Amino acid sequence: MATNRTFTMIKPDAVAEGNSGAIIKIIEEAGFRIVAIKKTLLTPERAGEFYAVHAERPFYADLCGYMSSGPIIPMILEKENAVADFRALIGATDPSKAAEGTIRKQFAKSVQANAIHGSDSDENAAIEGFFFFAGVEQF
Ligand code: DGI
Repeated sequence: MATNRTFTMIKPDAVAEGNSGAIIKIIEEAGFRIVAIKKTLLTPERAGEFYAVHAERPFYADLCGYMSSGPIIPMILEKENAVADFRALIGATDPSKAAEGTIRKQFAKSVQANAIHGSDSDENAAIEGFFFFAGVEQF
């Protein structure tokens, strides 16, 4: 499997509770290299753009409000089989269904405040990476 990239962000609940360091340690110990990282704040409009695929879902307004409620830490990560391996590392969307040892099992508060994002395809990883980082930042 060739080395490739995924995109993640540590969400407002995990940043606010001081869990970002612990989460980054888990990510690095799992073999992911941090390609790009920053701390930033989404407006509700930018959060809505990021989650536009969910625009028709009943939780969309709440999701946009939550994702703009405090700072987030977006990152581009690199590893063999990055997208699938990272989805396994973070666990199911609903933390009550997430496997033991996953990041969401350890740190998520609810389906919405679920600590961390992970891209679901190589194509979305690239799109989401460029949503936050210029090409020259992706070295
Ligand atoms: O790829 P995931 O983040 O695991 O899940 P997703 O792409 O289906 O949904 C994106 C985010 O939207 C998810 O991390 C949390 C939120 N979400 C998904 N389903 C629900 C939800 N939020 C609420 N309140 N209720 C849901 O059913």
